[in-house]
Amino acid sequence: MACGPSPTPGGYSVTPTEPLVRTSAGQAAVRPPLPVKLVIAGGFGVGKTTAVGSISEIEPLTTEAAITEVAAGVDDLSHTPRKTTTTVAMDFGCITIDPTLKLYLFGTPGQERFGFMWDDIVEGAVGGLVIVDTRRLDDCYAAVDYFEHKQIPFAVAVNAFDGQIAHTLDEVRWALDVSEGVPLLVFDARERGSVRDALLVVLEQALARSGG
Ligand SMILES: Nc1nc2c(ncn2[C@@H]2O[C@H](COP(=O)(O)OP(=O)(O)O)[C@@H](O)[C@H]2O)c(=O)[nH]1
Ligand SMILES: [Mg+2]
Repeated sequence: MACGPSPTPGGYSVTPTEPLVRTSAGQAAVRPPLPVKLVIAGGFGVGKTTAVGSISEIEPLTTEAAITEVAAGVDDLSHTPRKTTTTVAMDFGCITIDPTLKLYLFGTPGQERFGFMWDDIVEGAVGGLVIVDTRRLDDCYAAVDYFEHKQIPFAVAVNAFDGQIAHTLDEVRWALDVSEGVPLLVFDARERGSVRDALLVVLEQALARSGG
């Protein structure tokens, strides 16, 4: 599927041009941007699908399904009463950061019963963004543990629902028991520029880990 340039409502530029390089024969050739895989993780209803949808320059692929009566009994909807669909497998989107770099975003399903899929989704990812709803910190322990255990660079992004967070960042860091080396930030999953900034923090983290 084509994943072309996007408009720039967030005020930053995602440039449509691709870099020209010289081949050994001296001809100009277009070098495609480096593909980099990032994972968007976190519990049910924290804003993963929203974040991928906000930033993706293609219509995001998602496997949303209507929440059935059965799932409604299993998944806690008390903080997401307007949520009528849920991601049953994963989200996928992409964003060209600049002519040299294109991010491919894979969102995990939030429900723990889909945990068996994580190893496949995370395969080859350089880093992860764990999205947190401060009203339900418990829901993101699994994602934090997973990235720590697999030693995959990650950042934690608190989604400020309605502009509010229920705990300070220090409290969140303490509650999640993430080390000082793990970036912790507040963002808005509905804002393209905010999602982009959060992804760039993950990239920096991945680069730092690789010694770049
Ligand atoms: N007010 C507010 N609602 C949000 C925000 N992010 C997501 N939502 C809503 O919260 C619900 C859950 O988001 P969703 O992206 O489906 O969560 P997911 O289960 O992590 O994929 C949806 O109804 C979203 O419209 C946000 O930053 N602020
Ligand atoms: Mg979802």
